[in-house]
Amino acid sequence: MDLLNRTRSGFERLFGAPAQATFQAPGRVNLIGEHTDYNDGFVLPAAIDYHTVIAGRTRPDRTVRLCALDLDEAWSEFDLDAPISRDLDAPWSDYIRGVCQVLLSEGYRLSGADLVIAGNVPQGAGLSSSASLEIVTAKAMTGLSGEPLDGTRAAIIGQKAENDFVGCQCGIMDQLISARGQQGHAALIDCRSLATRPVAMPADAAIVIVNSNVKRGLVGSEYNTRRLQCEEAAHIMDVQALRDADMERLEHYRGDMDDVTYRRARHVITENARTLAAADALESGDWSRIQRLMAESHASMREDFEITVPPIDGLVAMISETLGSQGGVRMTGGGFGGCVVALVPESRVEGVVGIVRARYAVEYGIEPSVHICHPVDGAFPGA
Ligand code: GAF
Repeated sequence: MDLLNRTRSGFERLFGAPAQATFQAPGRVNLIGEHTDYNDGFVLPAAIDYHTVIAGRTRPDRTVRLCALDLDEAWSEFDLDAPISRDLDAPWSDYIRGVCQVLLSEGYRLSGADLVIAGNVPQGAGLSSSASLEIVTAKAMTGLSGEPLDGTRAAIIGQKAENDFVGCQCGIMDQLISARGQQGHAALIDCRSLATRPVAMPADAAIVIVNSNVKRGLVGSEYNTRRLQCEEAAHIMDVQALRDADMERLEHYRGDMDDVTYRRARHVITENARTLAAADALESGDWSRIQRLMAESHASMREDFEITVPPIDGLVAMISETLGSQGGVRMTGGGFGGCVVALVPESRVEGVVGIVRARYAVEYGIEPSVHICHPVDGAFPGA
């Protein structure tokens, strides 16, 4: 049974009546532009065909009742008229609670609701399962309550919930692409203006995502540390954000910062330039340029931003060996484990999957998971 039907029939079984409506939001893969979003920079993600789904129905009272189908049908419940707090026994519900709290604080009039949640975005893999939960929640709660909402607004609300309620100082990329992705396209997003430019994928392109299945233990604390280091570098260079600095300015201020701060800033400045170049390379189907830019991006994440781990570097090395100049590969997402993304001509998919299956588990003792993905519409297509 597909995900939408499974969620709908789960609702009917658990609540004894059909759902009033079903909503979905996709996960994402970032092709290039890592840790640039919270520096007001550029990113190039695509929404992928893995989703979080909510089947829901309004209630006559002010209660929100939640059931997570995939977590052994775990339940959580809160009242829209009382202060909304985190649920230590059901931390998965915090994303939903956070989004409701932000919606209420911004004046949206929400109805009580019964909601059943299910999804197939790999959890904890750096493919934005949490952002997709935030976006589908914003869509479901406003949709059921008859309140209008557009994709950009939904993304801002999702990010605010994650920053202020859940406590991760993430940027806007994941929420924005989950809301506003476009089928067959990646999106070049300017994370300062939030303007997005759809970037058509080459007709023969395939996206292969390999999950290292390395547990992303440090991600919360290290992520927030990277963000502080970037802010420090911008402060030293007297710019609003690293987006406003170039290599000339960085070299000018090099003596005023320690080596770590210098390298963090160098990653962001060079990654912004690579992201803009990659959007053009993708549009013109220039595989060898895509290969070079993704390789440089990975090296910069490894050496300057220091967010890769040995199994991820190993995956990137073995895939790039087999690809030559026919497509690119790099780590994708926040780092410290998670996934690598290979952007390759369709004809090279088998070779990539073959090398990963033959070597990764033997060399690192962990079974990889492989996902062949296609860019899909976000939760608010055209918005
Ligand atoms: C995570 C964050 F949520 C994004 O905002 C982004 O910073 C990304 O890491 C790194 O590029 O996915």
